[in-house]
Amino acid sequence: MTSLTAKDKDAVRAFWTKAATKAEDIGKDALGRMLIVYPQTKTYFSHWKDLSPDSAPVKRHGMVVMNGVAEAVGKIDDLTGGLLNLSELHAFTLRVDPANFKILSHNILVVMAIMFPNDFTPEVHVAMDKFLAALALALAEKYR
Ligand code: HNI
Repeated sequence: MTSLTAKDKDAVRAFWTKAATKAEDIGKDALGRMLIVYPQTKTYFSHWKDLSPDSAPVKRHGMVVMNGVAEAVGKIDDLTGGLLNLSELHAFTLRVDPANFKILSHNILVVMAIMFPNDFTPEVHVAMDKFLAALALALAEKYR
């Protein structure tokens, strides 16, 4: 995966100012999709009673995840260092298979494309894809 160029980072920051206004909707839709399209991910949330996209826990956790993405945008120049604690949590406490990071990232991209058809240009698409791939890599850091 080629690293993020300055142009990619500018595109991510610019798009994020728009996407952040709908972070809660993006988070719940992306998480809801992940749980339906990739049902094996439900195992991590078995403590939730209702896993449908509009359920309270999915809504709440969707916002939690997008706050994590917002934090990563702020730390785009050092994702590995910046997300160390989050990687530890997912690796050691939650024991999330890192393959799932790409799965959630994919669903975040799908929802962003649906919600921002005009802003989600091919240039923004490639920058967001590379950013979310770098985020997934940073979250998988503690698995090594
Ligand atoms: Ni994830 C908790 C961010 C991918 C399963 N996750 C969090 C928290 C943040 C977060 C932030 C809250 C931490 C805290 O309590 O301090 N998660 C992210 C981000 C991504 C991600 C930014 C990738 C883009 N998490 C995933 C994936 C799974 C996942 C792919 C499983 C398929 N995360 C969890 C679970 C929790 C969690 C489970 C704890 C939830 C709870 O209810 O306790």
